[in-house]
Amino acid sequence: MPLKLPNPHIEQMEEDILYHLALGTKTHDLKAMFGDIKFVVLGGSPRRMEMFAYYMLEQIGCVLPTGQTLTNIAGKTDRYVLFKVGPVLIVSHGMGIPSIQIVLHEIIKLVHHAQCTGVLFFRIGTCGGLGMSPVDNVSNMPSVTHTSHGIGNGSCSIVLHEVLKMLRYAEATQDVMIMRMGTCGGIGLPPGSVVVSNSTVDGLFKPYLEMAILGKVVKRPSYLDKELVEDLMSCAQDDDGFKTVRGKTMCTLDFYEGQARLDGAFCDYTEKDKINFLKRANEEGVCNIEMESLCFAAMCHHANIKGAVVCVTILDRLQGDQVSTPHDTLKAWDQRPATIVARLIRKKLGLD
Ligand code: R2B
Ligand code: URA
Repeated sequence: MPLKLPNPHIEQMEEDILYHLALGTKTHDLKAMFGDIKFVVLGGSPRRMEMFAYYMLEQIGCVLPTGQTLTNIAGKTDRYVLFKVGPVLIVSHGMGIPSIQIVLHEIIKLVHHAQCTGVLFFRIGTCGGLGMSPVDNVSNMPSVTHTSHGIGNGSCSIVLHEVLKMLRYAEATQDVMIMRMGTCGGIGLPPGSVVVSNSTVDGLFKPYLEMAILGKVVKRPSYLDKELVEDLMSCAQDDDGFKTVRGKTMCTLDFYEGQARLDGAFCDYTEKDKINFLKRANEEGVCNIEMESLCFAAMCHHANIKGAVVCVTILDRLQGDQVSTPHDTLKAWDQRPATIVARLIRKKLGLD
């Protein structure tokens, strides 16, 4: 079924101008241009998304005739870039909620006007890492049983005696592993790790996008598609050379004070306040912090589109604020979310 928009006005309009993409329903045959789109991949930087477009070309086995380059379809404006590689639409979204919100309105309408069906949306990007929820480490494994152990050695030793006896009675084999999951002095998620968001919250830990519409606050829940999270997790490989985890993503309105940095132009809190906030976030299950996931998740959910957010951590926020990683390393890390999403696209297209 083509995408139905939750906006009755669109059908009444004689023409719909997708202003920031330099496209329109009267000036362009959107169905002919985009009707075969099955995947929309968004990311912040125009240059990174252009590189992703060339990477996707390779991944779906297309070769451009010698001398030919990909065209930025939104080239008549310099707000966003738009590339089409077979069934994949590649879009830049800029930085922050207002920027991604505008382009998502227009991309969702484009998908509607083009009468595309079953389209999946992805955001690939960068983020600050926080630490890893231990559950994410083990929940991938088959046959996992959880038991609580309380606090302290006494409590833990009683339950361990009984778990060991239970395993014996159950005639469990020698390869049973027993792991303790818990909190501890924070060891952050190693920079360069990939986080597939399974939920997103704002800077106040609220799982919805709050917007002012007609002078009132409107809340849109930021649900993400659970199945797509698992599909993406299954695209991670043991020999990738980086970790891929699922986790809760915090989405803030600012890179500096909004993310508890000490290095913005202003700062009215202490380093201790900052660490307490980041540790609290970590205890609430937050694994990474970026600036668009909440809006992306809320808009996809509101439009009944399956969407996923895949970001690489470019620093461990428990260790610092400044991004001092060399540019070549950052460039290599940028490729990691792209690799995971491209593998899923290849799988869905039956190329793997
Ligand atoms: C990640 O990186 C950008 C800020 O540097 C922002 O767009 C985000 O979400
Ligand atoms: N993007 C963010 O929003 N925060 C970071 O710390 C890194 C990238």
